[in-house]
Amino acid sequence: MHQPKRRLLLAAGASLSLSLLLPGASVSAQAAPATSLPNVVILATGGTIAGTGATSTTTVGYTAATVGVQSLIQAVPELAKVARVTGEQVFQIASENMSNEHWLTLAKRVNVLLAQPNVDGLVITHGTDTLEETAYFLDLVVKSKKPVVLVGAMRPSTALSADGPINLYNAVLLAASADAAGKGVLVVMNDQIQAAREVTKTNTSTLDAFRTPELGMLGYIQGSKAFFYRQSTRKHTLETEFDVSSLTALPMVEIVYGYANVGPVAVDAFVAAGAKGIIHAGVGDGSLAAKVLPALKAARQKGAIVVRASRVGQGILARNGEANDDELDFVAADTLNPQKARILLMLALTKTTSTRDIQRMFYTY
Ligand code: DAS
Repeated sequence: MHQPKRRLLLAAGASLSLSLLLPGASVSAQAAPATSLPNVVILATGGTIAGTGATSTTTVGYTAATVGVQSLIQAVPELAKVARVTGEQVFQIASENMSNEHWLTLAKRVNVLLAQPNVDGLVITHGTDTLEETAYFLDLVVKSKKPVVLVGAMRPSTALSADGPINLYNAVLLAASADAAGKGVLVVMNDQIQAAREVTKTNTSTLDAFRTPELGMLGYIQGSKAFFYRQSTRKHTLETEFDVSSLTALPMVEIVYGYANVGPVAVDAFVAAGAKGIIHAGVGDGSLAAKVLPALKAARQKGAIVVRASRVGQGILARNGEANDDELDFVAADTLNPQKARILLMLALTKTTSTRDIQRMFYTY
């Protein structure tokens, strides 16, 4: 099926899917022949992969989260060759609107499905803006070795050479692969397999936006096969101490950004608003400006946990490097970027307020 029909199908399907699908509704791809193909459930949350634009050349300024999971599945009949696919529309949002509550709902649904013997793997279609965050959150709370693969698209479904269909095919293929089991939550974009902990969006619009600079991606999808060359050394999924099954909320943790001329206002405001944790996305190796340090000390004295991270993006944030963390009773983020350090600190705070214990977690996950 070549692209124009595929786009028309998606466009036609958009109105159909919106009326047909209520959260939790299940739909199936074309009935796959009764074979031993793995059962893969696609949980759709929205994003550009479900987006539509006014023309085939609209690759910015389109509307995300308009195409339902049924249309996404129907637009890729090849899915039936690699798995027996069913779909659920969990949310229909642009991922800049993803929230802690969305994450808890999604994680609970993921764990319920993975506990079912007739589910072999999951694909989660997602907006690209916070895809790396949802992936890492799930990496820490999924309680199964079965593959969980997040996928998005950099171009809307109606665009020339839309990347969503091939990305979705690759994601289902990976979720159906035995090799993907036990490797933690994975991200597939642009024929590349990335680890949830380290992958990050590095470009606002190009197809190769998702990368793992320095530490490297895990492998490739090529010729309808998954090829792994490495795996993460950090604990994940079944190996973690986090359990969200009984949680209805996550502790408030916010991020303050470091830059020339920065002052204490943001730190003070977050603490006044009740933040239980502050991630300081500092310049360089997490340096603390003299004008901000007193506010962070005050935050710590009021019981907030302070984690020193870096805005730089790569490298180890060294404990007791640019600040005396032992003396300040702060935590060092290791190699987690600020947005992922926030996720780990939120989950850590569901278990402990001991900075010693929380630092151990940052060296473990
Ligand atoms: N707004 C973006 C999002 O939903 C669109 C995308 O890139 O998926 O994350």
